[in-house]
Amino acid sequence: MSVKKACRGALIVLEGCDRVGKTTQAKLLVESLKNNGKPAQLMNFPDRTTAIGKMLDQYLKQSQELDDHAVHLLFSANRWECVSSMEKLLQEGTTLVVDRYSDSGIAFSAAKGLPVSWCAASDSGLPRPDLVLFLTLGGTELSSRGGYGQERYEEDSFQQRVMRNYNELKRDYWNVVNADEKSVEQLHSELLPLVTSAVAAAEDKPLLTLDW
Ligand code: Z5A
Repeated sequence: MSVKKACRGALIVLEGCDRVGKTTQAKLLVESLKNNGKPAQLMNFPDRTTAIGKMLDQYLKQSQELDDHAVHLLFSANRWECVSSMEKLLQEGTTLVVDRYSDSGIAFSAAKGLPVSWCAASDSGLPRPDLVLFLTLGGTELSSRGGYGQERYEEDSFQQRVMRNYNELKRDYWNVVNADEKSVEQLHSELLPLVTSAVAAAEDKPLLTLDW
């Protein structure tokens, strides 16, 4: 008797500028997928719970200074330390909804002046997203969002450089969604069908790796 192999889960990534609503939407997407009978799990980068993540947390809260190259490699290592558990969950059929991933790593470090090719190299070989939902928001609405300005990088000219870098990183598996003047619920109802299609499409496809 042949046993049908479990369909794999999809790797869904939310990207975009600070405070655009990635965390809010990622949580809602996981909830909706589960309600629709699809196993799903939330992940976020930086994962501030690991030893590397704790260093990044200190750095982001501006209580520790680090060389730009070193901090870039720490962000990348923070993804690499999760790869085996990500691959296992995906192969078992769990969809991962990930709040920031490799594109954040490149866009933010390159905004400090590091070469894009250097920034991308340390993430080559990571699992490749099936879908990147890239959320955009106008500057005025962005700076009025709760908590903006408390951490490192939360400054308008830096965020504009990050956005320019993101625009150069766009790939065919990206979907750009304008979040301007949309309520949490409106945005969720726009994102959910995109995610549902990506989950269905990923089921029989191999998991690819990032190849910058
Ligand atoms: N970083 C890096 O340099 N290199 C890397 O490799 C990685 C990251 C992975 C921390 O990331 C920093 O790390 C980040 C990039 C850098 N720096 N910046 N800038 P983080 O993900 O831990 O934290 P964050 O970028 O500051 O994200 P966030 O605070 O999680 O923002 P968000 O997820 O996009 O938004 P939110 O938390 O869902 O919502 C923000 C607020 O807006 C909150 O008050 C909500 O209630 C409100 N909100 C949400 N949606 C709406 C709508 N639709 N309408 C109105 N208000 C809303």
